[in-house]
Amino acid sequence: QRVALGPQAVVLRQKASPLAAELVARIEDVLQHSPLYQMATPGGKPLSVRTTSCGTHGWSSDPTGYSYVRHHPLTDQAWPEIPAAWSALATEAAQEAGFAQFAPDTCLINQYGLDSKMALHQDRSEQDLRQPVVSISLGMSALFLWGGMQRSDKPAHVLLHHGDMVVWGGVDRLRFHGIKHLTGAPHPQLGAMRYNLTLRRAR
Ligand code: MD5
Ligand code: FE
Repeated sequence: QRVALGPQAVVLRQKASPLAAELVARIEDVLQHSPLYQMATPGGKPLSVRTTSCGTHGWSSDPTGYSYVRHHPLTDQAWPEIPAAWSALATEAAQEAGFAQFAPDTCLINQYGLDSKMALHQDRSEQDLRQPVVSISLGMSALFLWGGMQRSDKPAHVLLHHGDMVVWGGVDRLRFHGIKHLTGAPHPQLGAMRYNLTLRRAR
């Protein structure tokens, strides 16, 4: 089932469900090499999610701002490769949403607990903002905030469940968005936790 959020933004309900067990197994592999850590905003406030990356670039924050870097800030190692199953699924979802030949070079892994949230923000660290972004929700459901082009635009509330994917780009690429909180019952496999995989073209 497709739910349009905007002219070029769509929720693909349950698109990742048939592959969910495989996707979760690959999260565990990636985390072995690329441990989750708690980033702070450039202003020094710790984020309530724990984060890590894979791909040729990873998203990170330091006092000068947000940027893509080639090494994990704690281990100093190159990020592990994006699991093939994740890239292939992202390319297919992007295609379905009208974005041909999407080839992600970075995947951000966000881990949410019951106390995590993500304030309204725009994703604008990527070089080519014509490239779409693809996200995969796994684990507990979350209340997603879908805003406008201005921080002050009142956001719509959209529930994202285990297996849902979102693709957005084009005129919707710079919409403000966030996560208000997790909701519903703990997930049978993952417990009181949500993972969001966000696949992007950084460079
Ligand atoms: C998440 N992550 O669930 C959120 C939302 C991030 C981030 O926002 O930057 O790591 S998934 C992202 C999303 C879904 C639908 C639309 C937009 C973003 N958007 O318009 O940018 O961990
Ligand atoms: Fe974002």
